[in-house]
Amino acid sequence: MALNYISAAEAASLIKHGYNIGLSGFTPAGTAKAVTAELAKIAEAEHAKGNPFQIGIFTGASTGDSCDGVLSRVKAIRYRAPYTTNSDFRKAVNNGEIAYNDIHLSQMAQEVRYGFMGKVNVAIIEACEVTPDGKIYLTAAGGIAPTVCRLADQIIVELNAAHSKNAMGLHDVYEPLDPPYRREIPIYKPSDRIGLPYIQVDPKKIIGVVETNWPDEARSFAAADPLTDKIGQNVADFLAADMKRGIIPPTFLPLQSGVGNIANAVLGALGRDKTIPPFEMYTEVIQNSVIGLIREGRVKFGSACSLTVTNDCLEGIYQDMDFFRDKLVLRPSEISNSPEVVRRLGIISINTAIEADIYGNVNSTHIGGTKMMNGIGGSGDFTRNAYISIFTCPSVAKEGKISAIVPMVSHMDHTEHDVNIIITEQGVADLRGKSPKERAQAIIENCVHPDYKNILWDYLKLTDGKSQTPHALRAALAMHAELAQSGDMKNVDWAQYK
Ligand code: 0RQ
Repeated sequence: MALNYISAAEAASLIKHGYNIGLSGFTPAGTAKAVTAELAKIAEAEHAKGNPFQIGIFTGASTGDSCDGVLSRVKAIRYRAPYTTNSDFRKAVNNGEIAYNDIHLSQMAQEVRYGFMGKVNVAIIEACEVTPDGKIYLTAAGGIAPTVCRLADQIIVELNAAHSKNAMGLHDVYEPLDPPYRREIPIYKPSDRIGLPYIQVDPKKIIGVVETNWPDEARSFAAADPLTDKIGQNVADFLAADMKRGIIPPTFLPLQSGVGNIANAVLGALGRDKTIPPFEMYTEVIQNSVIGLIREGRVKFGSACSLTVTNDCLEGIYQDMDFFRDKLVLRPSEISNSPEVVRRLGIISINTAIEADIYGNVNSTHIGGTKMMNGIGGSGDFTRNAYISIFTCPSVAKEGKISAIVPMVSHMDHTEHDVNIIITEQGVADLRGKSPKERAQAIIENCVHPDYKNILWDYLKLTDGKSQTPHALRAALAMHAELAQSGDMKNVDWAQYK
């Protein structure tokens, strides 16, 4: 069957008000771009005529401006899941304009399959190659593409020349069966391949192929600074010490690391620490630092959902595909982030906290308890199931007016039961094997900024000091309340709570 080549505008015109679209991609990597950009123009024109035009978006993780940005600016998104990083989208969510469902990334594909979010009308999939018999070769990410391709009534392929056809073969496409028929996911080491290098679809469902040449909307990384370097060094030193005392086996264990500058710096520090042997990654995103470490032989293999790298880095990978082919694999997010596989492989997880409390509960998603930042991403998939779960963050934010360590988190994503280690530039709190009261001592002593140490010791004095988890409930969120009132947590006055 011949493929039907159409323009992005023609493809967008096939998407109707009320539809749910399923997108390829994970972080801006591998996300379809041209059709959603055209869709925003249609929505704007319909709104100008007084007609409603809104859609639901199901995807792997964050997208770029050509999706979340343009569509939220023209108020064309009714519903979206999961993780996103776009600032216009964030504003719209916190304005109450969009129903945002922030779920664990490993759960996204299965919740769409289970029917929790409604029907997938159209899948829009970015590809580096598509064949008349329905083989779709993905680009820089796996995401939920296999699932939305299978469930959607219709598929639009964005054939993007900005991704080299050398990407063919990078992917390992595998979709588990649903209960009660699900079997184990047979991955026993990060490099195991268990599926196909393409998504096989019924070619009759491909209603159009849109040819584009649109690079990924990758974010750049800030140059490493002394703060992120110190956090990275603290992580590396901690892991090296744990290996020395035999807690981590001498072969080391596969690492997961989140997105952003801190994560990039942590990987850089681990790579430089030669007491840590060459290691593998079983992770959701591979960032620039990991590609450098693969080239240097410090990282032996990278299994991920996406290549969340800068465009020049991605180009370098495509050009050196002969070198990278047996060192990288991209998987759908329910496999890259599978709790079953994470537990089996014994992953060391490293994610970023917005704030943590003195007992080890972590908030990764909300500012001030109410405003969405980005979302939980894959941090929960890995943290709950890790061999060792680590959270990193600077000890203070906003020029020291906010302490990242507080008496009680204002929103909780990762509970005290799941969090093993907290690391700031100040030091490392090892919470393993400790009671809540012991954890509070370790966290305040090792992680809190000097400006806030006495404030937190004084908070503890307000409690009975004996309960399993001592709190002075009226004062537990007082640092947040103080921030909202005076703009500086340091002004908190415990006297009124005595
Ligand atoms: O504000 O943007 O105005 O400067 O939050 O913080 O320190 O630049 O760090 O970019 O790594 O983001 C947790 C949001 C950290 C991110 C989070 C303010 C701070 C700054 C950003 P500005 P930084 P990062 C991977 C796995 C989700 C969970 C996860 C994230 C801005 O890493 O989304 O790890 N994680 N998922 O000033 C008020 C505080 C604050 C604060 C920081 N306590 N109160 N503002 N900020 N702490 C993702 C995937 O799965 C794909």
